[in-house]
Amino acid sequence: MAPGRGEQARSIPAGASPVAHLAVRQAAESIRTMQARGAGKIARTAAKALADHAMHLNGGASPDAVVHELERAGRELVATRPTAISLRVAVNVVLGQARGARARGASAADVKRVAYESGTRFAHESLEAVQRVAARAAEWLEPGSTVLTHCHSVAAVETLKRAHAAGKAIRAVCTETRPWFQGHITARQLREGGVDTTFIVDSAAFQVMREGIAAVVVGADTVTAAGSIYNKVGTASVALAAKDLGIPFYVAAESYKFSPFTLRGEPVVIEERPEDEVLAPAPPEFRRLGVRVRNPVFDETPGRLVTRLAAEDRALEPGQCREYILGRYGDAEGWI
Ligand code: RUB
Repeated sequence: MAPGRGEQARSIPAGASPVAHLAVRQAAESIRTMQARGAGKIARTAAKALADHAMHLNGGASPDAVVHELERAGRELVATRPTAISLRVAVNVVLGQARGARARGASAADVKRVAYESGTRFAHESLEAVQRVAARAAEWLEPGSTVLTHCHSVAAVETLKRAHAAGKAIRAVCTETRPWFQGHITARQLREGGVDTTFIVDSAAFQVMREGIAAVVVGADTVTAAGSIYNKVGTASVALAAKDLGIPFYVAAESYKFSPFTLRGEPVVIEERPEDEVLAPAPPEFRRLGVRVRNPVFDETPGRLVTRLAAEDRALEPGQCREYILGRYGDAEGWI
């Protein structure tokens, strides 16, 4: 929600014009309230907000002041949702470019321009990366097979649509995904893409899988150096079922979902959201029972349950994630 006029005027930091400040605040709010959701979309929203922010910063600031203000805005964006590392990577890619320009002696105007171009480029290249990931993962699906996906992942949906468009005649099963029902978005997009789609409640996954699922494809919010993935809660149960049933479990994840912070053992934070999201369908008297409610919205699927990951530039076994992350990001020295 946009701040009121008075509130906005009180909290504008030095160096940021009202317009610049609003771009970041609105993006942060849309991520926090899940209007912008899904790891890729979150990253693109943050990158574009930082780009806008850079362009609307007050003139006359020093290169240092520009970088400091971008760092402050970056922290505001990163604080919105803790689990999807894509958000932090997007922010740090833009900040890295801005700091690089400052180190080369660029003027404040040039630092702003570099940040703008970097954020815009990230958003654009991220969409291309999704398509390359989908093309790769679609190759792994057998013609005529039924594939299960969980939650709503742009990368997973694009994978299934690609396989369908390639004439593989795949069928999709998608889970409802309590409590936010992201499965409704998945089912709608798959149907719009012409894919034969079946919708199930989350707890039906094992039974439906044993009746004839040939593969699972999910997205990821974070991939760790150890090759485990963090994705919508319920993913790990599907992966366990897949392991037990001998079904391949594929992860469609662009490079910016791979976390350099996990190289140094930083734990991935699993977001807990308000209990009201779980209680919404319950009758009012249920709330009076004094039952404790938990609402963790992501879980960790260990690498031993992951068959293969598709990134935009290569396929990976879980055991190759550490080397891949190091090659892409180094140890993320100086990242926020
Ligand atoms: C979304 C979710 C998605 C990943 C990958 O959770 O878990 O599977 O973010 O999505 P939420 P994408 O709805 O809580 O954000 O492939 O679109 O990046």
